[in-house]
Amino acid sequence: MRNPFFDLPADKSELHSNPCLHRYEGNPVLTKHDVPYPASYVFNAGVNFYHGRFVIAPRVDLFNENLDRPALKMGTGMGWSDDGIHWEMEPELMRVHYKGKLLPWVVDSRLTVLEDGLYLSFCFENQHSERPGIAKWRGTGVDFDVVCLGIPQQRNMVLFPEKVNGMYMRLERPSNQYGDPFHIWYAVSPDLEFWGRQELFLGCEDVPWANKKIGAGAPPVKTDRGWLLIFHAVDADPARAVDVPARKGWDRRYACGAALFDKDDPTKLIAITKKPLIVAEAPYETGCKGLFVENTIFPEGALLDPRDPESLMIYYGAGDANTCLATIKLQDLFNSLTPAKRMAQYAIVPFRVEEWDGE
Ligand code: BMA
Repeated sequence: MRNPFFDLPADKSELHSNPCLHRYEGNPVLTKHDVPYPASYVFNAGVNFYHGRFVIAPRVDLFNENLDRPALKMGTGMGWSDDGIHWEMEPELMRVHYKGKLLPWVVDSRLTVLEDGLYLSFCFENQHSERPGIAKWRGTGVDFDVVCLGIPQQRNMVLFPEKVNGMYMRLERPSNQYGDPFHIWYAVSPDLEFWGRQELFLGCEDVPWANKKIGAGAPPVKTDRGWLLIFHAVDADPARAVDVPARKGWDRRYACGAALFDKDDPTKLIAITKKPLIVAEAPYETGCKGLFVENTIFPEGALLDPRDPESLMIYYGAGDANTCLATIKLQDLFNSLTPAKRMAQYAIVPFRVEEWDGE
């Protein structure tokens, strides 16, 4: 019997974006030309609505002219907007303070509004590899203070916008020494500092078009039907390999999907999009020209439009180069969900599948 949790098959089919999805006509909404500091790419932005304005936290990568690796610098910018489209960027990159020092290379940031505070969840590079964390805004400028850090080999940390059953909740995405696939996990905390009760949240095997990894995209959105998670899911197929500035032989496809979790118990998956919501298709999302990678949609912001709460705004990085916006009516999104149960109830299935009883 094939172990259903390993060697997930590549999806050979051509994927398309959800027909009900509407890309903003003026995409991209933020590029390297819109920031007041040197940048090669401005993408993967956390976005939220805080104290009556939209706030954005894009990843900012700077390379030399030939785009040779490693990057000269990476960090996170910060800006504000009245319409979610035109941004007034702060003059400097964010500063994330930790024990009297600044965290280096803070990237892939998400923004959560929690108990009237603005929180950043992020990943930073350090001498012991990639490490995630959560920090709170000081309320002015670009300064954030670390609230907690996770151990290395994790990214895509995302904080829920409210306590659930008396506990704070976060999502995390560890990678592991046995190789992919990588999955989304959760942890809970009484105080945002001490985290525990970690368990599986969503497995890569639960996403029909993913065979490499999945990761939380935006902080989950509370709706009447449950907690809505916008996530990214990655499949690889050597037949798709192309040479892009980021890498020779890039054969991955990052697409955006959605899953719904029980309103009272968000550890319980109740529905998922069996097909992606957003796939790289628009000219500014695909083709190597001006992009760092191909076929890459990386959502980090999702919020109900404060002017039209029936509409979900999704902010995503396109090709690791620019920041884009798409919207979808909540009802259309709900109609695209299929009832689902997580394949592994707990992450305790043995490697040797003959010992698994299927539950
Ligand atoms: C992931 C992260 C993202 C990036 C994606 C595609 O591992 O590094 O920031 O958008 O790869 O390159």
